[in-house]
Amino acid sequence: MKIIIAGAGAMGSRFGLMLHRANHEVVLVDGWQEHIDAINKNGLQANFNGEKIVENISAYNQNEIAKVDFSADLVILFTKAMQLDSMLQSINSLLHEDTKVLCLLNGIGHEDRIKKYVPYQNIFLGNTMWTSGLQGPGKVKLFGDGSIDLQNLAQGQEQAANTIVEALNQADLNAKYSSNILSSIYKKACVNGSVNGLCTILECNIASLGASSYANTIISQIVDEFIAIASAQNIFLDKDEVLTQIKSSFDPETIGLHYPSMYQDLIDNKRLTEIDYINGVIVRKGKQYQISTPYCNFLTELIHSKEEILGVR
Ligand code: NAD
Ligand code: AOT
Repeated sequence: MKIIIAGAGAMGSRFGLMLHRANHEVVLVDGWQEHIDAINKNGLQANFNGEKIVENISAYNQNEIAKVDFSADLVILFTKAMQLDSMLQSINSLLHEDTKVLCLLNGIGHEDRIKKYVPYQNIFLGNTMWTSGLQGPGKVKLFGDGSIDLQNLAQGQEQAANTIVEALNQADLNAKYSSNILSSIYKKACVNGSVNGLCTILECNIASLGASSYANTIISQIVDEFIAIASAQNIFLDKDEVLTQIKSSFDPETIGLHYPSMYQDLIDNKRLTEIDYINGVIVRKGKQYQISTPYCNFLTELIHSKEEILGVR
């Protein structure tokens, strides 16, 4: 399959690398010139489960899209949430009438923005339990396992969704068709809404967060708020199932030692976070549905404060 990775940071690099190793034709499109130059010069360098590997994949700046001569079957969106509009504008000329677009960003409601740029029948939504970390321009550290859930947004596109699942599974990405992707996205958002902001404020990894009884009490309250907002939209989540999924991420043998992407953004790289697209969405929807969301509100404001104190907001 011919695949464009739109947003080739930590996660885009992981997916680009694994898909390229499985003999898909892959092109990386990104906005960070130093990273693009490093990939084109030295290849994408990875510590892949402890083994040092190099994958030679072409990378382009999203501002020089005219140079990209590639008719893609699939675009995988992997920007940070606040970069999504600008990426969709940049790649617009690369989309032909059959190009499928799969969104794997964390957070809620991205489809509302994607619909402005991509025909409805070509939009596919998903989420992933894979993780990744950039170690510098052109360098990525990949460890652990993961999975992907995805579904077509438009009815009648189930077969196309299954074709995407097959292509991802040729690269051992452990994808499966979901018959209720909105519920799955909310479930993953509960994980991010609990661990990303708290690990960033408390400056710890997921395992340390999980070891704190106080943090577990806060997580339970946050999850209640996500579940209430989801229910208001007829998306139903089982709290025990959600908490089990969150707790499984505490295990140091799986991803407990991971510092969430929000931590990597704010603490390691002094960049803005995705808090407005995770807990912040719950606050905005709470106002719309008149549901109180004090924990998500406080956590969003704490992260905004920390962004300000660290000089990135
Ligand atoms: P990322 O920040 O690594 O990359 C996103 C964009 O930011 C890319 O264009 C990248 O080149 C650019 N960028 C990264 N570091 C930069 C720097 N130091 N200076 C300038 N530009 C830089 O994002 P990601 O972690 O790959 O996340 C993409 C999406 O996937 C997000 O929605 C995230 O929440 C989600 N996600 C991340 C992980 C993870 O483990 N990283 C896991 C699951 C989902
Ligand atoms: C994560 N981490 O999604 C992945 O870092 O943004 C992130 C992220 C899978 C399970 C738990 C946390």
